[in-house]
Amino acid sequence: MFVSFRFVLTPTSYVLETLPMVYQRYLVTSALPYANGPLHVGHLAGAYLSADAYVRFLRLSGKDVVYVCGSDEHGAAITMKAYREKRSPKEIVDQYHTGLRDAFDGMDISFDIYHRTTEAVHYETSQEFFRTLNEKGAFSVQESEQYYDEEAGQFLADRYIIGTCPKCNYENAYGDQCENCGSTLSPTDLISPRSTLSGSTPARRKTRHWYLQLDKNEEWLREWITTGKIDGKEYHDASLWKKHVVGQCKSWLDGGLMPRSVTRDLDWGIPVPEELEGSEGKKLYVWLDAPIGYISATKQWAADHGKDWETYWKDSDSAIVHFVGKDNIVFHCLIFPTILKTEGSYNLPINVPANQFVNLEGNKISTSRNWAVWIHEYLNDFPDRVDALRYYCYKIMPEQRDSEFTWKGFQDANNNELVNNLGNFVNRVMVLTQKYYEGKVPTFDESISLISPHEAGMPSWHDSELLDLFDQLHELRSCIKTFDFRGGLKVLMEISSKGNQLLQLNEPWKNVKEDPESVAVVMNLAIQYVAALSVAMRPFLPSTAEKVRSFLALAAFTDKSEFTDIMDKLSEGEHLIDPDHTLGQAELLFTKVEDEAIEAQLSKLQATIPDAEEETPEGNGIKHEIAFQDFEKLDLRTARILEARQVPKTSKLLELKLDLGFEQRTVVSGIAGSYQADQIIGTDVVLVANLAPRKIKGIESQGMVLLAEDEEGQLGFVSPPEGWSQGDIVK
Ligand code: B3M
Ligand code: ZN
Repeated sequence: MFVSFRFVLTPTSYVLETLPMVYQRYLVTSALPYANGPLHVGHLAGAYLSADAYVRFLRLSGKDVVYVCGSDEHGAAITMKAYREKRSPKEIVDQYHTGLRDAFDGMDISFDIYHRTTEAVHYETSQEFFRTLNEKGAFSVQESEQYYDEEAGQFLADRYIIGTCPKCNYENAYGDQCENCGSTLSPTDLISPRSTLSGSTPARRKTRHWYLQLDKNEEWLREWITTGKIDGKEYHDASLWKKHVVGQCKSWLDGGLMPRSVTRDLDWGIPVPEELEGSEGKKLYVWLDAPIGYISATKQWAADHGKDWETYWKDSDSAIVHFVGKDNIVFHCLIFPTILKTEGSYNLPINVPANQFVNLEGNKISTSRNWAVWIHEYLNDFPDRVDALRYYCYKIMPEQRDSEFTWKGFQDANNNELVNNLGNFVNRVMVLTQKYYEGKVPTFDESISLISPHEAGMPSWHDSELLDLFDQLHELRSCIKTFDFRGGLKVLMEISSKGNQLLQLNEPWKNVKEDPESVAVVMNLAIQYVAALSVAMRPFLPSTAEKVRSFLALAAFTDKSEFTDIMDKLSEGEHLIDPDHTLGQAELLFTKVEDEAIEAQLSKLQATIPDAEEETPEGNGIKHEIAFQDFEKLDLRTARILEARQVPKTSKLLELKLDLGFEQRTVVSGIAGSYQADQIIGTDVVLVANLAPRKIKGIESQGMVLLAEDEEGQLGFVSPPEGWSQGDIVK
């Protein structure tokens, strides 16, 4: 007797859920990556794979979608690199633009155009925007003091200045943003500012700039962000906005929006329209021009395809969605909408589903420290595993909070889920169909039920299973509509698991002889599942979806309406593949990732960690840069030496008893070459108090005393100021 895993029929109807309004077309963007470095896995799992699944799904649902992106080629991120490498900014952007475009292409990110902001159409569009905003009184012109690097002979824009963050004391905060606590800053907020170009302390010089009057837009921005309405009129469904996005915007709004300068004294950037008084030497602030890059990219795409770009940005039944990382929320939710609304003819985004960050093997991804999984390297090391990386990135996608990429996690996801679940199911269905039916989809007796005698008027077991499949696909659709790609991937794999269960519970390979009728029902249903999966996986695993389509000998994807088509068929009780359809040849969809491959990646990462003694590239003896978070892990305390004695049978070691006020510590220190034990009683020192204890010559040393070493190797205590009490924090 066959067993089924469904016990309750759930009659269902396919109600096409809609947003508050039905959108005829979508203009989707992903943040324009700075053309100053290669693409890494953090980028992918942030603003790109999320958008790609979204646009692929919309296309499969019959929607008119344009997905635009391109290289962000202005700004300090580029000019600083050019300065450091003694190259021109143009050389830098030309090198990395191509690399970025190829990496996205290699990962099947399905942009309709990948543009760049040094194109003429972008200069024209940005300058036109600036003129219009200026005419509409969006700016105030203010004279201010700006930092000027007298050595480098130029004014210093935000990222050219680093200094101590006034909010969290992070010593390498940028002039516009502290990466440590996320605060938005102005250069003059920084404590002990220094130029990133020459390292010198910058001078202050008077200069005039145009300021976007964000303060005058605060009221409508607050209503729009929190309710989706402006003056009571609904612009978007606020319930679909992520909490962390709204939260970050509200904290900005609660802090009070200030006018924000949108021009800079720079050599590299889009010139302020020359007819404007005072425009000499002034360029557009990169965060003014970059989002306009979405518009210029759309213009270029429309020109290339004979389309009208304005319908996507201006028609009331068009929707704009910006996919970004959390560090770009404010620019896309407050600044760019202000520019669009002030210009007056553009729609505002219906959502900015920002992702948080992905960390790598326990540390933040860092370009400067080469702590990253570079996409071009991945594609080189794993040329046939594009979908494996896509899959894992969706699985760990930082939709609501930061997440972690580990190579072991990548291997497990591939081996346990893609190989053992999805790949195994598709392969078994293809092999068994070939074996029992010569590759033809079996006909079957609809009256056969695997649960209980078929009741007249009720859907057959086979049909009820297809309705269940319909429900799951509907759930997958809801996940994608709400930017829950992790959830969508989970539903996809649940469908595959159910397919495996169907085979496991009914064991067609055992029963085909004595009960061929029931096996035919099971196998036909399993083939319907594979057909559904080939469409459902398309947004996430596009090349695997193509393979499965060819296994099934179905028409290649048009990416026009395949999802809507299968949902319509299932809701009408129709099959996705008809009996007697002859399937194609199959192969294994996925292969296991072996331990050696993972170990190779981990040792490549480890190799980027400088040896403690290794000098920095500059060769000045200073060790590699560490992140502020690494420094924060140290707990340094003042302490007083109460006792000191030579460690027996050693020449350099003294055993010290230290008083921290709230406790005493024993510390073994290699200072006997520089100090006599009886000379140092009562000396105040600085202790690394949270260093893991370790046994030295049988004595447990509970921390380390800070010492300075001179050229001759003489050691000297680093001491706190006179009269300092014991146990005080040193930072
Ligand atoms: N170029 C990327 C970043 O901030 C920045 C995005 C621009 S989107 C218009 O990392
Ligand atoms: Zn800070």
